[in-house]
Amino acid sequence: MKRTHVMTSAAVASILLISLSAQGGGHTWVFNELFSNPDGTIMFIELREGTGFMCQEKNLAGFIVQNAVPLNQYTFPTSLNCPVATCCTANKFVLLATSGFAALPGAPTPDYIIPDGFLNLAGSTLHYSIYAQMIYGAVPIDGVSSLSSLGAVTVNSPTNFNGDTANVIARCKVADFNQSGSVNVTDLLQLLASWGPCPPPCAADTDFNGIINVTDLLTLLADWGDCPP
Ligand SMILES: [Ca+2]
Ligand SMILES: [Ca+2]
Ligand SMILES: [Ca+2]
Repeated sequence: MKRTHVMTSAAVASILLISLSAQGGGHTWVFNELFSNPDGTIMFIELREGTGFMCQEKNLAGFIVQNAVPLNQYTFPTSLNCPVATCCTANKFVLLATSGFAALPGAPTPDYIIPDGFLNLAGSTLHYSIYAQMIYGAVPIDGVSSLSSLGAVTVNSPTNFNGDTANVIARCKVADFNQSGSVNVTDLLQLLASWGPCPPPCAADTDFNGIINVTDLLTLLADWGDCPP
């Protein structure tokens, strides 16, 4: 009898999930990755479909991403374009980013544009309506590192709903490793100190190949001098 009861419950749960999946919603997204430059003009929040099997979680319109302190709130104006016949949201990403991020060469096109300074670089709490939250600490601001949902510092990998992804460098010049507004001897010393294998995230690795070598040095020399005002 007990076994039958368990199977029945499982069957009911399956039917419910299939029903929910077919019907579609927008509540299974979780926070995945946060990124910013020092002044918050280049920033992104990456969401991930959290169950791995919900195919029609496209109805984001009206859902809210909220940062607690400062209180910043973004309401999704539209839902994702994900037709039942050709599209599945499971395990996909949604990219919210500033217009400065969108303007970066090679950056994936954000699905939604959020205001500058949306995140608190010192840390705060994010909420996705009532369905997900992420308590985060200091956001790395070296222009290449991002913060994962588990609090790990990693190489940024913004991915939009279409699956377009890239590693971006958010600096006035690629080789301004310390974000000082100038590429000078300080950056050169940082590069030399990291010479050789440099596992990610590695601020001086200008081409993300895991090693600091002459290619990165040539990039630095080409970048030498002050950033444009
Ligand atoms: Ca990512
Ligand atoms: Ca510098
Ligand atoms: Ca390199």
